[in-house]
Amino acid sequence: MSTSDPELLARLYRTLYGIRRFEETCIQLYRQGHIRGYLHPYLGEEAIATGVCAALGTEDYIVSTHRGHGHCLARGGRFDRMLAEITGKATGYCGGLGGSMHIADPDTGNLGANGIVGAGIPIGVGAALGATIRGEDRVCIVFSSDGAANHGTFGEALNLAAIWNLPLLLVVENNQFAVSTPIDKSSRVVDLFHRGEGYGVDSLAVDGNDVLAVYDCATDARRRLLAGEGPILIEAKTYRHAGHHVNDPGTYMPQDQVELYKGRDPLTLCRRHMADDRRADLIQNEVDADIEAAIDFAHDSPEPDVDAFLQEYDR
Ligand SMILES: Cc1ncc(C[n+]2csc(CCOP(=O)(O)OP(=O)(O)O)c2C)c(N)n1
Repeated sequence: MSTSDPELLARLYRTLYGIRRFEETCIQLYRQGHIRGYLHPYLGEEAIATGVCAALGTEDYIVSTHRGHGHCLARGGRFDRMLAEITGKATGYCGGLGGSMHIADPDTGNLGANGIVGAGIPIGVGAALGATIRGEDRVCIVFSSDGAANHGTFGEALNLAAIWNLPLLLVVENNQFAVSTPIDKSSRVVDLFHRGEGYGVDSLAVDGNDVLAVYDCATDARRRLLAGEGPILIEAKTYRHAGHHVNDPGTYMPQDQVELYKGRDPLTLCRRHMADDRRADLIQNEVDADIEAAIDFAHDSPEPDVDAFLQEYDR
């Protein structure tokens, strides 16, 4: 474990807290009517994106999901352009036309979120194949979910990654629910890392609430991908803090489980690793100020020019 590096811990805590405050801000803006459509908060799952992305090099790719704000932010996305995108403003990452579930940013190697469950995995396999053909030293991380593990794309894409020995890390964020369906009602195998074994893919499980455990696991996986050892699957088990989306009260979630996981909150665990409350509080203050500025930026930004979009679309 890398617990002894205070700078690493501070960096991880900044990202964790940034995602937490960002998601809380989005919920607030949604309730005020500034965000339309769906919103799937990443609350409780922040350690996965944070730990994995901290282990990456600048040239690496990521592919995200419908619950993707945390992935984008951990990969270097800015609060202001993220908020602008989610509130449908022209200054957003996709000109305000993508919204919460379709944020992409080629500058940070973010190949995009995806509203279609399981659809990101073949995209990631294609990116990893391209990197291999071009002889590039980069890996591709695909974030996916327990629900995606039951889609055909999961097995088909993983099999191709295996036979082509691609530098692909498939991260299965097992939050143990697909909307309201608990994992044991959709799969006999609830420890989803076993799914990779059937394809000959080295597969392991990690505590998805412990950012250091995730970081260490992802760092080792990336090293092995670059050494040409072929794809790796990491199952990160976690739990949502609330319902599937912002309007889902999540009453089907057993309260004792919610409390159990909240007791192992990724931020609390990271602060424990840091053992430096003063520094953690300072980071929080800085992030709070950045997010306030981002709210103003999004608020003051113009709406997209729909006519220009339609002209582009017609071409
Ligand atoms: C192919 C497809 N089927 C159904 C849906 C509707 N849908 C959106 S999210 C979701 C479940 C997601 O659960 P999971 O994949 O475990 O991810 P989580 O929301 O738990 O992160 C479903 C069924 C969809 N977006 N795409």
